[in-house]
Amino acid sequence: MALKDFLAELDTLESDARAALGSAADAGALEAARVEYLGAKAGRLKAIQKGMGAVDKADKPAAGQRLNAVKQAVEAALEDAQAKLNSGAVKSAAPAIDATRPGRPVRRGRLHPITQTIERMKEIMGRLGFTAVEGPEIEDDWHNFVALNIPEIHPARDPLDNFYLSVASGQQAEGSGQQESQAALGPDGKPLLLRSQTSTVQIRTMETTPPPVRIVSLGRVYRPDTADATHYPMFHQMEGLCVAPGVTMADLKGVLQMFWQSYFGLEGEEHVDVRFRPSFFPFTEPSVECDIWHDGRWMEIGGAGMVDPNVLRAVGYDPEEVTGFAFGLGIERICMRQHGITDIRDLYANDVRFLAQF
Ligand code: FA5
Repeated sequence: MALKDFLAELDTLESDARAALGSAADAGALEAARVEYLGAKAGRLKAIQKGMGAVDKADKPAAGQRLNAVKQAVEAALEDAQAKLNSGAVKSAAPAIDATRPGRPVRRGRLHPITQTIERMKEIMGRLGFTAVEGPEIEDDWHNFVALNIPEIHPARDPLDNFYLSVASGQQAEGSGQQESQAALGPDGKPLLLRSQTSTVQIRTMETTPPPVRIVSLGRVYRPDTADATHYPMFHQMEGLCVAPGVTMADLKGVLQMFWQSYFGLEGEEHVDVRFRPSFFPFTEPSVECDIWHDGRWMEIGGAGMVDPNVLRAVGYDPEEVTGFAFGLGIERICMRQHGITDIRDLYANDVRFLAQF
């Protein structure tokens, strides 16, 4: 074959390849062009290369040189086209948005009903002068038990009533294929656990704040209760604490009454009846169960009482100088009553069809 014909074939290939690569509108078209021109088996450049055997021997060096130059030029054009596609400079022929289609409503998320309840309670208690504080969910023996006047032998410490924490030792228990674990201990060498009530925050607050204190703490607590319509192993409580000289049980009742009046949006003369029934908590004396009159019947909302002098002493307060009240309410049950939810498990099943109603 004459050198002239061979070079003409290369020229045609180069201009065809540049045109095809330059106009490729998407990755698929680019790949098709690459295979057509540079394909290792059946590409057009490969076919021309095979024809080099027919070029006169004396012309072979010039033919080879031109072949390499065309190959490099086509490869460079491929790279350019790829870069252009990646940078989005090439717009697809079809518009990305079809403006003629009917619109779809934008569905906005919303806060979980428990979060809504928490925000509302926090806001009302804030207006009554109570500052919202937080405490850790992993607690030590001192804050969950000792300082709350819960002695070593008290049933509230039972492993069956608490989620004690353990750490994996890194070894496999013999025969079981499971990792061995041991109790996770706090700095005092006593077992750590997930807090079973928010009353722990009373201690943490009083330890770091001199009286008077007026706080609420709303957060998660954990108990190994079997889940049923009214129990869940993780739930939320609102803890309230007010300590100052001369605080009495009448203040407790007054605060709870104002809280519920505001919670249910009652005005003026309308009020919510609050009822105390004698009860026992190690950290309050006297202790009461607290009910409110709602929807024509008494509704149990939690425990309360006057802070036990032992608790005041444990945090370095002087029970001769200050007294205080505390209460702890279950948030789920209040939220459920408010919205007519009959099964607590619905709150945590994460079914958006259920949650979107609130
Ligand atoms: C307490 O936890 C006390 N710390 C309350 C307290 C605070 C008393 C301050 C005195 C002073 P109790 O164990 O009764 O009390 O729990 C309070 C509320 O939590 C209950 O009335 C109930 O509404 C809620 N509750 C308890 N267990 C569960 C559970 N498994 N699931 C959902 N709610 C629960």
